Amino acid sequence: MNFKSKAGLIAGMSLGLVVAGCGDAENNENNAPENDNANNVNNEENNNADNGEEAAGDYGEELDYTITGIDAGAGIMSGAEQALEDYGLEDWSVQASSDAAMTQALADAYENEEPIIVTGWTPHWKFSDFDLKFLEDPELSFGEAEDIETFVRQDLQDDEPEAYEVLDNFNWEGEHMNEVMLEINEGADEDEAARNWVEENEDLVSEWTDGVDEVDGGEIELVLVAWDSEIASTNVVGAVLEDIGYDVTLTPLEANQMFQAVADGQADGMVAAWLPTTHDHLVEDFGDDLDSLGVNLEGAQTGLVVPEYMDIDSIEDLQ
Ligand code: PBE
Repeated sequence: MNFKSKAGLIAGMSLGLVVAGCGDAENNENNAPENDNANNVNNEENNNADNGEEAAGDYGEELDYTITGIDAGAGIMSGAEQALEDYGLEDWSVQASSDAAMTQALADAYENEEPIIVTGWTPHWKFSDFDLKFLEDPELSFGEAEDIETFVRQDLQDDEPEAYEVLDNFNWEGEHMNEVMLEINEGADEDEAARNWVEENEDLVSEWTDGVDEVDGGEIELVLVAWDSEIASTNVVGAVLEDIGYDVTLTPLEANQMFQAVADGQADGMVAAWLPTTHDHLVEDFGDDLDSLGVNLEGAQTGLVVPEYMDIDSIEDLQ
């Protein structure tokens, strides 16, 4: 498979985040003795206020009030900015980087049990390698559960009906995507991990190619953003299209360019649209010129993610 390198691809920036050692954030449990109701309520309020302030205060200073983000064009970055607004976190900011730099910063912090807050999502291999939790988001700044959807250019069905059929049939589970991501993270080549997965999952893959004729050398260009989840899915679909005879090119772009390329008909399709919230603005901009092929993966999620050992549970705790 060809993997074009475009100028639009975001290079991993080094974060240079210096994180001080973990402070002794206070235990959040309420040890108030059971008195009458009124006292209990007061105790709880006091305890929560004290603990919340101290824990968040410590983390804020230790983290220089910085959330480790990914590429500036990712929907999750707008979600994080929205969260800062919704929760009144004026002191905090979201630092742009890349998926690779974010996971490196996470790995470094995790190794030293230091605090870190990242823009995170699942499916993503980081939840397999580290004990992590989403911070609760009662204001729904990141929306609710997401699905991942497939979009193709409007003439694809007429021009390349076999590719269209496979893209239309493509549907898998978070667990499958995770298997591919894990293999890549353990060092396998992206294309090789995708091929291995396709070979090991013949039953599922044969549902995507059921009744689809082989072709003799058409060309298909799929676009993606270099998020680990999308690297996994796009390589798998690319491998399946190659198996039925296509010459496949995968082109990494920034998020809005990815949508634009398919809307303009410059690229054939993408399997990387997170909806209804994360890429909503991009579907608004480009949706009229796209052919929507529906959900390919259900039950994805985005939000702020921290290691389990951190003493906060909700974005509200950062106030
Ligand atoms: N993500 C992964 C993307 C969608 C896929 C959550 C980083 C985004 O935020 O745009």
